Amino acid sequence: MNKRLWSVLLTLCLLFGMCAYSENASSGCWYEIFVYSYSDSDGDGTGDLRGVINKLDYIEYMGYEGIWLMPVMPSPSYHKYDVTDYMNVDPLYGTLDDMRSLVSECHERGIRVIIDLPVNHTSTRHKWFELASTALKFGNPDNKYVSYYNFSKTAGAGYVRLQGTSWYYEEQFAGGGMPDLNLDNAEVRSEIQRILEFWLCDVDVDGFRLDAVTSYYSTLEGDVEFLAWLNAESEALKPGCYIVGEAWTSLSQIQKYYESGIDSFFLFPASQAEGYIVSAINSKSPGQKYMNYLLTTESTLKKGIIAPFLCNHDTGRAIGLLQARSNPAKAKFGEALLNLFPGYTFTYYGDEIGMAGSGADPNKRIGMYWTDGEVTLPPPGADQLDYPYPCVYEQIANEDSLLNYCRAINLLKAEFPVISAGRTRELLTEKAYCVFERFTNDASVVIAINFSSSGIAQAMLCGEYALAGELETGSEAVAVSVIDGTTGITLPPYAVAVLVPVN
Ligand SMILES: [Ca+2]
Ligand SMILES: [Ca+2]
Repeated sequence: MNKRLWSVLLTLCLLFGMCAYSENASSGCWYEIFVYSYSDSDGDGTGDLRGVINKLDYIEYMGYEGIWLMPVMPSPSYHKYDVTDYMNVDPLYGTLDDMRSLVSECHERGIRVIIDLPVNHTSTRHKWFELASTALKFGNPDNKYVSYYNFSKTAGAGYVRLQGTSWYYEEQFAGGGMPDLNLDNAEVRSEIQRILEFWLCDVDVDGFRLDAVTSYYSTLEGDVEFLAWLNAESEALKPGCYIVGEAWTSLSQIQKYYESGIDSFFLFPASQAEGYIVSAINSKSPGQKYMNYLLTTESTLKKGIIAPFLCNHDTGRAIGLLQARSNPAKAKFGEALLNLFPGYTFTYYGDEIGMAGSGADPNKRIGMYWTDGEVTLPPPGADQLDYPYPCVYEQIANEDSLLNYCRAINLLKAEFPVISAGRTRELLTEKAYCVFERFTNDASVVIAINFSSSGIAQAMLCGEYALAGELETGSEAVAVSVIDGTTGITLPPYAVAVLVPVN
C-alpha cells in the first residue's frame, strides 16, 4: 500500500476513532454555573463570562466534561430567567464575543457548553410583550404579537390583569413578570427555531438546559409534543447536541417526558433531602436502598441519558442536605453516591468546596469562594454567606480535601467511562454494603460500596478481580485478595472500590 493511502486511512481512523473516543471516553461529569456568582473579571464584583473563561483551568483540573450556564441572555432580574432578548448576552455578563470566546476556549479543552433556555415565558419587558400590550391598550387585539401570548377577556387560573385594559394574560410563574408564551403559535415556533439556530450554529453552544418544561402546556401530551418538535429542530441544526429538561416531577412522569426524544431530564427524585442519595445514606439499610434506587431508576428510564443531581440553584445545597457541615467524610461519600449513578451527573458550582445555602433563593446562589481575597459578590437579597469549608485554592493544596475527592471521582469516571455509560447488574446486596457490575456491550467494572460510617465491610465475590480504582474518605485503604477463584474485598468506612476481572 502506498504512503498516501496509509495516511488517508490513518486520518480516517483518527477521525472515526476520535468520534468514538469522545463518545466512549465520557466521564459524564457536568458542572452547573451561575455566571453572576462565579467569577468576576472586570472588578465590579459580579461574575461575568470572562470570569468563567479565567477559571477554565480550574474547571479542567476538576475534570468536568461539560458546563451548564444558567441564563446569560439580557434580563431585568439577577437570575435572568425572564428574558428580554433571546439573541444576545446580558451586558452585566459581557458581550456576544465574550460568549463566543468562552465556547471556543471550552471546546479547545474538550469541555462542552450548554446554556439555559427559558422559553415557557418571556419577561414582561420583552419587546413582543410590550408590542402586544400596547396593541391591546389601543384596542387592536389583531396585532400579531398579541397572539404570541395567551391573552383572555376572562381571568382563568394563572391569569393576570394587563394594567389599563380589560385583558388578562397567562403567567404560570406568578409575580415574576413572566408571561407565558403561546407555544401553539407557528410564528412563536419560528422565533424559537431562529433562537436555536443562533445559539447552536452561530455561537456554537453544544445544547440547552430547558427551563420549566412541565409548564409549557397544561397537559403532558402538549409538553411532549413541543419537546419533540424542539428536539427535532435542534438535532437538524446540530446533530448530537445535548439537551436536558427541567421536569420537576416523579420518576413515572419523567419517564413519559423521555418519549419526546430529548436526551435527558433531571432526575429530581434523586435530589434534595427526601431524594435517593440522602435517603440512602441516612437509611438503616443503605446498601439495599441504594441498590433499589439504581435498579428502579434504570428499569423505569430506558430511553436517553439519566441525569442525576443532588442539588441545584432552586434547592438547598448538598452540604446541608447531607448534614455534613462538620463531617467531611459524609460530604465526600454523598458526592460519590451521586456520581456512581449512571448517566450524566450534575454538580452545582460550590458544592465541590462544601459551600452552604438554603431558604431564600439568593442564599442558594452566593458568590464562589476562591480565596479570602476573591469572593464573588452574592446576588441581591442574600443575607447568609455561609462557607463552612475552606476556599478553592486552600482545598486544591490539600490532597485530602472535599474538592480533591470530587476531582478524584471525576477522574475515575473518565478512566472508566462505563461507570457513566453502563447499566447496573446487582451482585451482592447487604444492609451496609453493596457490590454491582456496571456494564455496556464492550466494557464492565465491578463497584463495591461500604455505606457504614464506622465499620469495615468485607465482601466475597465469585471470580478473580483486581483493584482498579478507589475512593477513600479516611486514612484506611481498600484491600483486595484473590484466593482460589474468589475475591475478598475489604472496604473501610464510606469507601468505594472499582474492580476489573483478572484474565
Ligand atoms: Ca464583572
Ligand atoms: Ca406555558
